[in-house]
Amino acid sequence: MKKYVWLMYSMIAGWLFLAQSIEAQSKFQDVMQQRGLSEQDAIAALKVYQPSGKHDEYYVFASGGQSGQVLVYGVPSMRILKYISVFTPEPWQGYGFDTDSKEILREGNVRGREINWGDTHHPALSETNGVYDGQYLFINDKANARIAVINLKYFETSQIVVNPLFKSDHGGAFVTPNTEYILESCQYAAPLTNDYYPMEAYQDTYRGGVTFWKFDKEKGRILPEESFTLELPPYMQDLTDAGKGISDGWGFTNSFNSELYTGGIEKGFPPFEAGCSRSDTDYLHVYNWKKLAELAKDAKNVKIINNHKVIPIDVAVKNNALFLIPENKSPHGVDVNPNGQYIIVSGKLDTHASVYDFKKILQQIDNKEFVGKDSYGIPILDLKKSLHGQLELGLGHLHNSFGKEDGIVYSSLYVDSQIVKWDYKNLKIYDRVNIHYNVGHLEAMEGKSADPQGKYLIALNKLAIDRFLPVGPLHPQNNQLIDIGDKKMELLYDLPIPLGEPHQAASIRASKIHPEVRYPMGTNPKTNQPHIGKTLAGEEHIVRKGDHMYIYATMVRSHINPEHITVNKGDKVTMYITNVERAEDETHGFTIDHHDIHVSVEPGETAQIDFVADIEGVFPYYCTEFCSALHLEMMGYFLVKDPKKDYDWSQKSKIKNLSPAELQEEYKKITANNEATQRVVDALFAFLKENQASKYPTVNNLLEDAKDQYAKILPEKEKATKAYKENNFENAILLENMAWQYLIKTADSAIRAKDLLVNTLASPKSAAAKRGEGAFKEGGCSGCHVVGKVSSGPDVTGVLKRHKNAEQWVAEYVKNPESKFQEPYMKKLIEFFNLKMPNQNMNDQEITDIIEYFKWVDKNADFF
Ligand code: CUK
Ligand code: CUA
Repeated sequence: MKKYVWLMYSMIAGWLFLAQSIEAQSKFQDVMQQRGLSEQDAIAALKVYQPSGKHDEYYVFASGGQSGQVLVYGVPSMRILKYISVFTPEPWQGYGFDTDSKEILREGNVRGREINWGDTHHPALSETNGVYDGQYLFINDKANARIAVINLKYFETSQIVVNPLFKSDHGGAFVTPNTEYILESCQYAAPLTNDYYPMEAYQDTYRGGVTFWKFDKEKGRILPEESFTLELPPYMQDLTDAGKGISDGWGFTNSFNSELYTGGIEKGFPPFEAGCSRSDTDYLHVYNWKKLAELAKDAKNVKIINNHKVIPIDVAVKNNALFLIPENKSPHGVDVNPNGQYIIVSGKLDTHASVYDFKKILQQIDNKEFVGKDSYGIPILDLKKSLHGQLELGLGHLHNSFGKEDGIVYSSLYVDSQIVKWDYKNLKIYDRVNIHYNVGHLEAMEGKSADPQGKYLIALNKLAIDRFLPVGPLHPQNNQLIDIGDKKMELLYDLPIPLGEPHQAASIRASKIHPEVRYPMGTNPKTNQPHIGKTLAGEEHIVRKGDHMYIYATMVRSHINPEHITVNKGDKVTMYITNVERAEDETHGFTIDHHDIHVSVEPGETAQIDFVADIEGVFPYYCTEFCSALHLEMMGYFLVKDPKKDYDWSQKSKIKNLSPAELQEEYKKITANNEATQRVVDALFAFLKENQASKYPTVNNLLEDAKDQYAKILPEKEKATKAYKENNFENAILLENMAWQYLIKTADSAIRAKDLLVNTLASPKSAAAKRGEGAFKEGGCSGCHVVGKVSSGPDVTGVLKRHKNAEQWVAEYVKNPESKFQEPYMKKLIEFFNLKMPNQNMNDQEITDIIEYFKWVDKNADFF
């Protein structure tokens, strides 16, 4: 039924379209033809296109794979917004180049070794009651068994922890429903200590496990001293998920080497791939993390390895906190459904998806009903008794993501290159869509939370083969957007990822993310605390302590203070740079040539760089962001002299001096110019005041910034006047010039404030339009017509564009609706809405006013 109405509506809409603008439609078709687009292509384009300035509905955080970064893009537009640097240096953001970010990167040193990359796989958003709260993002590094914390207030990495036991991880990061713990499970088993044991000692000394990293939401930090690990057999733990709802307190980790196979292809043994998939089943590990957390508090339950608490297998078993359930051979993803009752394990090498029922699992545990024990003494539950059911999905089932409707899940089929939509409660397949090609993870919006949103789905494909312009043998990856808002899934868009393999993505409604646009003045963004080098305008200075030079510098459009820094060769240099801007998006970059230095200093941020001035010479430094019209002038000189040398030079060239008369002439020119600029600035301030700019925070920030700049003008002018009186025309000109620069900066911010304000405010209604609005509402029109929406009558937006001689037509129609009912267009409308507009007995004045109101509506259509 709904579909029928929509069909009718789109027919009418199409018809209206035709009626109002045959020209526009032929243009539309021209473009389709010229670009070789089918109707389906055009519809897909309309579904993803965001006009300039419109924001997306969802954020997607995709892992950056081997780039060691996190990728942020918007849905549905698929526009890339940011690469967050995590495990890898990133020069634009200064990450790994300034002192504070280096400190974070170096927290990730493994056994003293600097690691400068990561293999990021699974991003996870922080949760409150199982629902995304938009505060933090966590991600693992499979290659080095590390977890990073990203603060979504600033989209900055704030912490890296190294797993003290595992040599690699895979089942991370996964969070418990209130982000009490971040789970990280091992992948390739190895001795938990850092010692050598031969491969023959695999069963006895190699181990896997799950680490529970305690997270402090207030501080935004992982607390390693309150974290612990559950020791597990060397079964090659794979992916993990935490229980929620009725399974809250439990964790689930699948695995793929119940055979305990150790390979040895070079010795003539079958390779790992053969040995690890010989048995029919592997093990799903089921553990009670709440109980384990209690156990870990008592020293008698743990052994300490590498300064870290480990709960041995036998302690967990004795305390009924660890169990195994068989799962079909070599499975992959494990996902707990939104209410926590069902656990879906993906088949990978088996065509079936297995749906476990937590209630059935718990019942066996409570009744101590086990089918046996593994060789490490862990009780094994019966597979059949634990299953809700199995369903054949297809080849290479890897991952799952839940839909909005109860029971709906979407699964990826790597080998079949498909996404399947199915019902895990009733075990029924609803739909399939082919994707290009070989999909790994998939992400329906908020599909791993307790509150999935459906609507869109991302397929994170491994291969892109022929999808994009060829760029050599190394291809980008392909993230594909799929519309899942309807019964049939529909492929909409391809996003090439030119960065690494984004295994998994986490998505969240944009309305839940509230990033800051600037830092409190003098902040160290890596700690979120005031920086020890915080420097305000006017406080800039250089101090020497022995052979250590400390430079307290500021950056503001368009100068760096100080502009000359002279040090001795061999001096240690610490430079603190504060961006004293308050305006949004006024970032400055800083580099000293030839020194491998680059920092990005956001408004309010203090950045620190440390280096040794070990080469003699003259090194320009400059701002690397085009921050204003005078950006190129934003520079200075770093001079390194050898104290043991004499530098000999004599002044030979002389600048030609102007005569006093010429100077006075130039002074007059520049003051006249300044007066003209001043008038522009006055007009801008007047406009902003009149329209109450200070009421709108973003506009007000720009206004405040303009005022800051403006306040600097008068002192310069006073100095200029004084210099002029003293006949120092040269200085008077320079000072007026400085005043002009401040005027320009003031104007720059004020113009931006004005543009924003104009965009923020709809144009005010005329008196007639106001009366018209009243008549429209009181006269009963609003009973059927809603501005900006089709309700029980058509949207009135655009009514004046739909008809020939529209004003007259509308006037006649309101006055006497009957007179128009026979027009073919009206017949269609009446048929569609199944309603005829009644005569509301408006008088002529009211009708004129309503038309004025409609004009206002059309003019401000964008605001509705
Ligand atoms: S894994 Cu990559 S496709 Cu690391 Cu989650 Cu499955
Ligand atoms: Cu600051 Cu360019």
